[in-house]
Amino acid sequence: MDKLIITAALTGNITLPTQTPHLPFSPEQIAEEAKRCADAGAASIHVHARDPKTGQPSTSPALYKEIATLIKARTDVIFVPTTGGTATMTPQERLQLVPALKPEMATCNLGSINFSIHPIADRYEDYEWKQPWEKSFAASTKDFIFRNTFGDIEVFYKTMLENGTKPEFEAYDVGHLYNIAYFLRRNIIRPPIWIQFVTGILGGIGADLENILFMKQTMDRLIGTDNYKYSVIGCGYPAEFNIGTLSIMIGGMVRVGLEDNIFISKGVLAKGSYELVEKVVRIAKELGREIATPDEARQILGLKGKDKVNF
Ligand code: KMH
Ligand code: ZN
Repeated sequence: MDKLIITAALTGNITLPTQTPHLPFSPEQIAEEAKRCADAGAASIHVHARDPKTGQPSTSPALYKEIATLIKARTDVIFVPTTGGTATMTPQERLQLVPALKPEMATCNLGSINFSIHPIADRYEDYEWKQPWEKSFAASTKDFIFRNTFGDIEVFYKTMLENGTKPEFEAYDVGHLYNIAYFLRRNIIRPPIWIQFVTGILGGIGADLENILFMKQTMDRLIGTDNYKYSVIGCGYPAEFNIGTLSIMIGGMVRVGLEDNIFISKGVLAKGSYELVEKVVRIAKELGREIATPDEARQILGLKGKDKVNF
């Protein structure tokens, strides 16, 4: 088995400040949290920028550059920006970070889905919301389609290839695996593939252990065991740790972080993504799986190296 690559997803764009006071907003806070996660054992950091004052998901390329630069100054962890963007961004806007930063890796979403957190809008009384934008933002996702057409995916992939950026493919359902198989058949996308099985998003496949096995078996059948490596995301608690533990046992990698889950144990908020990373490290050690350093992860994934980025 490869050593375990742990990704920490620090902010995302669906976790709300009202849900947890531990969500980092400013570039400084995000970089500090990245360092804590790297020290805890994360090899890569998945980043969404936030408005430093309000915590609202931000579209500003300048903020991403600032975050990337601050992280690079503090740790050699792999910086992986989102190209998922925010609900109001066009695919072209989401992609602009890739030529601007030329990161070693960036996310590449494999299909369009309903992507919703609207039930959270009813979870709090009006006086409980910490920021004025949160309730309407959560409610608006009831009608949000996370757009990733075949045309979009092709442009995202080609742009990443041109910039030496490895796509971190994200599959939210089994059908998305057939999309990647289509691109491989047409020689539009070439192996080796690095993919995350994202489970537990409302609109995507559920965070059940069986689904991880099903997605892995589907990839083995469609793509071939030697042509890809995978990581898993289980959104929510305890899914994050159950799904992660399964992946540790069967040779996959793991992503944790406040983007996906805010609890360290039942009803107890994690003080930061670093606590979630620490817990995965403890589980991995108990199960005899070694943890990959950032440079070992670079080798496993075939990345161009931290000296070839534009920040
Ligand atoms: N922007 C969200 C709808 C990614 O980071 O690439 C999906 C997302 C995926 O967060
Ligand atoms: Zn994300």
